Amino acid sequence: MAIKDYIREKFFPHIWCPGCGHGIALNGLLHAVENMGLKKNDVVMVSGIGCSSRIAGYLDFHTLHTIHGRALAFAIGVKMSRPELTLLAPMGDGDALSIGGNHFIHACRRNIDMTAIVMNNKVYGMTGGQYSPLSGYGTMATTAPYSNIDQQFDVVDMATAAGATFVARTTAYHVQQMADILEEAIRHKGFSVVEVMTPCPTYFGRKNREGSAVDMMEKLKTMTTPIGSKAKQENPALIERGVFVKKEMPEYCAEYQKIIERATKGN
Ligand SMILES: Cc1ncc(C[n+]2csc(CCOP(=O)(O)OP(=O)(O)O)c2C)c(N)n1
Ligand code: SF4
Ligand SMILES: [Mg+2]
Repeated sequence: MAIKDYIREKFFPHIWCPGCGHGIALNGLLHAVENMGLKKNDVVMVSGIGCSSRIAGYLDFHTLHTIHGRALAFAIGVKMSRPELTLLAPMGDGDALSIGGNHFIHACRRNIDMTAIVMNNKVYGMTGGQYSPLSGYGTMATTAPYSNIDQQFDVVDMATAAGATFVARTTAYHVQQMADILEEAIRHKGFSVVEVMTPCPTYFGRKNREGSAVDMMEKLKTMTTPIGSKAKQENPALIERGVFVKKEMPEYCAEYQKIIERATKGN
């Protein structure tokens, strides 16, 4: 199946601002799905609300555009009833870790087979640039005009601590790595989390004087480094990207099936 066959062309051009990284995440996801040869009918994409969540509208899978923060709750419901389907849950940083934080950590510990993609632009893009739990201390936002005093979550640390069996980070600059990591995450049997660092030039960029969309892209290149690189030892401020966790654990739907069998046999 060609990439264009996975797209709902009637909804294009998309609504994202020029320079937004969300479309690049969409592109990476499409390449991963195409490379795996997945059939449209076998994929369910569940998103919440946010600029990032618009991704579900553009793809011709079974899609649910649900409630802010609740993508994982809906996705888990679908997966529990149809475990044979491939579940993808793209979320914004606010969506996944602010209002949806509780769903996120509990999904990590249950190890249900699906892929959570956290499109981290460090801001609430859709609603006008409020700070998110990933904005970071000292950043500027519509709701922090004198600078943000909240410390940030690290998505990778958070997902790892909560028990996710696949945890990775990539950026909108590293398009090939993004497609490869997303494919590996989707193939992983268990709960996989991929943080995609993505620029929001309209709000985060403008408020924080990060320059043009191209400057923000350049920053994703210069502020990150592959896991375990020499550059990280020399400059600890660099953010590592790559696959941090990949381990096997009993998968939730498979375990639930065993419970059903035990209950129906009465032992
Ligand atoms: C229950 C609920 N609370 C708040 C909102 C308003 N709202 C919509 S999107 C959003 C934040 C979007 O930020 P993020 O999830 O980071 O996605 P982005 O737009 O940055 O991609 C908020 C607060 C809502 N739609 N529903
Ligand atoms: S507001 Fe930000 S996140 Fe939303 S479409 Fe524009 S650049 Fe992208
Ligand atoms: Mg955001």
